[in-house]
Amino acid sequence: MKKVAIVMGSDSDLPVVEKAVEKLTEYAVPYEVHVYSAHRTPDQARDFARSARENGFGVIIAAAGMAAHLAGAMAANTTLPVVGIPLKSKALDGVDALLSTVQMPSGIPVAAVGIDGAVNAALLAAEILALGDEDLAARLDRARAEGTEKVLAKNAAVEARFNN
Ligand code: RP5
Repeated sequence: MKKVAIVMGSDSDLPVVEKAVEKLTEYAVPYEVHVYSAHRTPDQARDFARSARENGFGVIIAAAGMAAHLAGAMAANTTLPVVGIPLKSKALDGVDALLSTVQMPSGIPVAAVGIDGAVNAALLAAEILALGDEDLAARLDRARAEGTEKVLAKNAAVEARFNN
C-alpha cells in the first residue's frame, strides 16, 4: 500500500495532527510525519512535495494554522491528492487558516476538511488509498457500519425517553 504523508507547519500543530496519526494507525495505513513550513522552510517543503510520488506516497495531508499556505504549496508541487487541515489559532479561531487552505486557484486543487478536522483528513486519505486496496475498503465499510449502529442506538434511547 502507498503511504500517507502527514506534513505540518510547526510542531505546535501536533496536538491536532496526532488525531490523524491515530486514525491512520487504527486502519493500518502506513504513514510518515514531517514538519515543513511553506514560509519557514519553503525549499524543503517544495522538495518533499516534488519527490513524494517517487518516494511511495499516495496522498499528502498538510496541516497548518494562520496564513495556512502549506497545503497549497504542497499541491503546487505535486499531482498527488492533497488534503488540507486548517488549524485553529488564537486570533481568528481558524477562519484565517480555513480560507487560506480552501481558496485555491483553479488547476491546483486542495481537498480541505473543516477546522481542526484531522480525523476526517485521515479518513479521506484512507478512502483515496482504498480505491486500490479492497482490504482497506472493507475496514472502512465495517467502521462506517459500526458508527451507524452507535447512532441508531442513541436514537433508540432518545426516542424511548421522550416519545411516549
Ligand atoms: C503555522 O503557524 C503553523 O502551522 C502553526 O499553526 C502556526 C504557528 O506556528 P508556531 O509559531 O507555533 O511555530 O505556520
